[in-house]
Amino acid sequence: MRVIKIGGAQMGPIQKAEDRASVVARMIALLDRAAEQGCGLVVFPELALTTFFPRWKEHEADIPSFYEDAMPNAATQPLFDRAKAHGIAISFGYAERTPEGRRFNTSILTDRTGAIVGKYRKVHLPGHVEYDPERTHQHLEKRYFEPGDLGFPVWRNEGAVMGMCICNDRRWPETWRVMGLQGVELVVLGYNTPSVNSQMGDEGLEKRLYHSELSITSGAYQNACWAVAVAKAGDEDGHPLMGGSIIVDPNGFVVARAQTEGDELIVADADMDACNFGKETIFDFARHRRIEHYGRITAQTGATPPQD
Ligand code: CDT
Repeated sequence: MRVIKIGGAQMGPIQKAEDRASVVARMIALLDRAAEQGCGLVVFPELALTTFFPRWKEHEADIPSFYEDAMPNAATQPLFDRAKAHGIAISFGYAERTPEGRRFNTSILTDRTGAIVGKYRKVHLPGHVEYDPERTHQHLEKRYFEPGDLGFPVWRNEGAVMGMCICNDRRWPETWRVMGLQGVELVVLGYNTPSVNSQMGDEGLEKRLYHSELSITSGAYQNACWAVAVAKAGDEDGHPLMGGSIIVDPNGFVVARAQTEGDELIVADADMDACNFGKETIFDFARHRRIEHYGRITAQTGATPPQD
């Protein structure tokens, strides 16, 4: 058995006006709760340090102040220190600005000493570049970030093979399979998902929770890995985000689920050896994959139906 007690640290809303010190204090409180329960790894949401600012136009919010120029930095160092003191590995998302001024939607993974062992930059950026008056709310991720340039790496950490993705990435089977092909045993991810589709009002909370869970449970099952998916939830300055954080086992079953849209810790004992059966049988990729038929996956983006 290779058991990691995993904490999914769902966060309630972060208003535009809430500063980093306040957010980091909330994260530390969740970390302390996780320590009391014996967690070895705690996963926080996408863009965990700020409001989900891609909903705002530049003049509606102080967009540049939402980026981090280094990680850790003065504001987040207390979180790293507390994680190290507890001996807990952590993962969280933030808006990264590089020394060259490039901007990415990023997440990091540490070991239990607080050392960063992995960095991931979101590949599948949803939304749009320009303000769209047809939508009920904006989703300007394609304006504020460029697509990640690090691929989908995995890392040996705390006795397991771990990978990361971020929010919209969870909806894409390619995300999971690229990590699956590297033997991933645990995928950690955070999300900020509006509770209603901005272009189809009848796609509300129930359907959105279903699609999220469908994506995560199928990704975990089809790659025989654990998954921890953690929301930033609740009402951010009048904009509702769904909760529904879950921990999923390698058979695709939900083993822990958040009940609220606030700061809430979900916990599960995850035995990494539970991945072995699926990886050695129905999803033994070496025996069963037929790559001679998969060329389109990397050769084209859009669908090309046959002509009439
Ligand atoms: N943050 C993020 O990626 N949210 C998307 C919303 C998609 S609607 C533009 C998601 O996949 O949940």
